[in-house]
Amino acid sequence: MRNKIQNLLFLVIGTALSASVSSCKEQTSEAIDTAMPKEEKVLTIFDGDPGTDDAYCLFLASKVLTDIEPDYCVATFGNSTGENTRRNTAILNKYLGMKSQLVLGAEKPFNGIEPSCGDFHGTDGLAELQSSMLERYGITDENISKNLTLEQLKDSIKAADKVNYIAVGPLTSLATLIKDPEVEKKIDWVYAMGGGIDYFNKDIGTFNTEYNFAGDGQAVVAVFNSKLNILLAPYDFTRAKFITPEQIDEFAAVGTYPEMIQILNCNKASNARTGQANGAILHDIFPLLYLSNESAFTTKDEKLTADAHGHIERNANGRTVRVLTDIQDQYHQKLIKEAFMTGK
Ligand SMILES: [Ca+2]
Repeated sequence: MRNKIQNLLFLVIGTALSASVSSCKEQTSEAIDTAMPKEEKVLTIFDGDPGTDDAYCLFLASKVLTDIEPDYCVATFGNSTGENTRRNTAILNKYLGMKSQLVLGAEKPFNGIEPSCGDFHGTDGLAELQSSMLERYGITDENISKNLTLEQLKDSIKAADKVNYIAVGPLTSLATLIKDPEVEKKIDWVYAMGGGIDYFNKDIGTFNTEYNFAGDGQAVVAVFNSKLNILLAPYDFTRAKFITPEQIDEFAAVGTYPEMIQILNCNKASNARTGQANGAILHDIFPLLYLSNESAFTTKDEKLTADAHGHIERNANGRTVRVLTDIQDQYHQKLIKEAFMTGK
């Protein structure tokens, strides 16, 4: 497990240490202070568009992978409107007892044309749970609007030593943040879900990329052209790692977090309707799981390029992207079961 804030930076000031024993007391205490190890400040940022699979990212991060529970949750348009993804992020933070600060991310892609996946994640993006849960937690659009802006998040990023950025919706908010080179420098890795390398190179019609990357191709290009290290969970990998109906029944039998079961069933029904899988595909959890434990995965470094439609493909002149290719058998199913067990 990667420890979030435990990396130590040793600041040793040669001149302070060489201060002579006979010098005044003040100088001695200063020498001790400056030789003390300083904690490296590492921020974890979640940027998503809840979204049923985004909800599972936050469920796992808050219940079983608490060493990478996000410091900030950026709500970006995508699986639903910007307004809905902000509400859903606020709901999930309360429901899951998270300490994360909500950030008002991008409401539209750079070209201004908002994508829509219809009611795939429910008409509200949260399996029809939104209105009752807004009421349950007394969340209003007015309180939501008082959260941090992307501009304010930039200041927190600049004050950190390093940032791990989980991006599981359209990349517009991230592409906006890294327009500032000081911000770009602080983001170590971006852990993203999106695109498909083999699947979307097949002749399957005009829609030649996965939904997140289709949501803002211009932002995908900006991130691919940046200096950030990129870990990618593409659709090729995520689509095959679905939760079966029997596993959903097993989680439901634990008897906790009924809303998370409703979310899973909504995802399952939409996959059945669109012929994607007989089960729930939680695309977004994999970048988070990789950040938590790289050793559970196999990966392959690929040279990839991206175009303005969000289509990605292999190209010898492309940038290096670390691509997830497999995960230990039953790894994510076991963690999800553990998350349900925490409510016992
Ligand atoms: Ca998402």
